[in-house]
Amino acid sequence: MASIRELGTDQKNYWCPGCGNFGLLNGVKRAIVRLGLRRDQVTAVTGIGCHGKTTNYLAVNGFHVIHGRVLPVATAIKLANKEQTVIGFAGDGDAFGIGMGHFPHAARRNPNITLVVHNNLIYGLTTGQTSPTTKLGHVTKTSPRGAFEEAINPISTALASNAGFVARGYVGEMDHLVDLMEEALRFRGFALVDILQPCVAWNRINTYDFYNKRVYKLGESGHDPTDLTAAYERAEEWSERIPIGVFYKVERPTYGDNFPVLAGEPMVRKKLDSGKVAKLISEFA
Ligand SMILES: Cc1ncc(C[n+]2csc(CCOP(=O)(O)OP(=O)(O)O)c2C)c(N)n1
Ligand code: SF4
Repeated sequence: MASIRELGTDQKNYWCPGCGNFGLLNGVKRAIVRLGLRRDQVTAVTGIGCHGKTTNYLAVNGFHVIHGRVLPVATAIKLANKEQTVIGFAGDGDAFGIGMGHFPHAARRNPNITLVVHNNLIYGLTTGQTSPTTKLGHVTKTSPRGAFEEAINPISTALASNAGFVARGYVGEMDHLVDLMEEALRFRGFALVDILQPCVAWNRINTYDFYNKRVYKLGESGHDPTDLTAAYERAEEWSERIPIGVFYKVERPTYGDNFPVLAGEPMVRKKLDSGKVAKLISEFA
């Protein structure tokens, strides 16, 4: 089992001082330690953006993919080796902009993976353009008169896509975030953990102060995470009160449960019958 120290790397860290990504990474490490996982039992898949550096700073198996392709790659890794704990890390731009085509399909397909969204409500790496989660009216480099498109709501989008585990964390509530990550990683099926991660360089609205004044915990508010209607209602809250915690949690068969070929040993350890492959190829030649 890995320790917090062993989960770190000697890579130089390029995140801005104070960035919410530090807390997020720390929370993920603590959850991995709590679960008693070894480094070689975990695979991290990252997209392009500041969040993408996570594969440089987290000492587990890593796959840094092109922009927006975290979910198909993470799904494929899980299908190839079901013994791996697979965690996708994506920015809000990566997940809900260029990668949006993959999101509802991963949710409804239900592979046993966790998607962590570093949601800073802006494009961080490319220096502060609007992202799909930027709120209406928010002034950014690409919206000098305020964002004029309605923002995507990751929580209600996940609910509408039949995701089995839908949660929101905040890096300013560290113990809560670790509990949430642990629960997501234990969940059997597709788990979304949308994490409020302040970008101190480019988002001057959704700051630590902004969230500290507003976040409240669903677990302490009488919310029933098996109630889909209540989950939708809570998902719409974004004003003086912003909920964090598990909005919805219901298990159902995962992608893979219905494939006989995936039964037994992980695919990576199954012997390839080259005779059958040759026959198949000759049929298509
Ligand atoms: C196919 C492609 N299109 C556009 C880009 C440029 N690009 C790099 S990162 C990024 C968005 C970064 O925002 P986000 O995904 O929210 O991640 P953050 O940097 O905030 O962590 C974009 C548009 C790219 N690298 N590849
Ligand atoms: S630009 Fe924003 S998201 Fe990127 S490292 Fe700096 S503070 Fe973090």
